[in-house]
Amino acid sequence: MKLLFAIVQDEDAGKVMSELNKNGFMVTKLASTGGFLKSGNTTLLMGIDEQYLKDVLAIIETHSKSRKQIVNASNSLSGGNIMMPITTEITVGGATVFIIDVEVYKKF
Ligand code: 2BA
Repeated sequence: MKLLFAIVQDEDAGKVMSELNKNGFMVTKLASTGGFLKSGNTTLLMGIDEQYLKDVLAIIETHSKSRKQIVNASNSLSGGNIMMPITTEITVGGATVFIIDVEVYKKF
């Protein structure tokens, strides 16, 4: 069995979860926050039999979109007396996935 963590954007989480459930996969949704943007995202936690890993990854990939986002930063000039606003565009998503071997899986 594998333990899968998938970090997806909040906008995609509902669709990803409903498609996973529709196909018989159990999911736990965790509310999470990205360290860079400091905005909310969703971490999906799943225990999966190895034979279904490909199917699960295909569902996550299909329903996780990548989006451009403008990020505001600022740069100080003249020893910190003048602040220059800077904007830069980044691409967020589709999904970031971590897969770990599960040693023991029990339900009581
Ligand atoms: P955030 O940390 O809020 O990052 C949002 C997006 O900002 C990232 O999209 C990436 O495009 C950019 N970014 C992040 N750190 C950066 C940096 N130091 N310099 C420049 N740009 C940076 P994604 O890569 O699609 O990541 C989306 C979210 O997935 C992240 O939100 C974070 O919550 C999670 N994540 C991604 N990679 C991770 C990793 N290796 N470990 C843990 N969490 C990760």
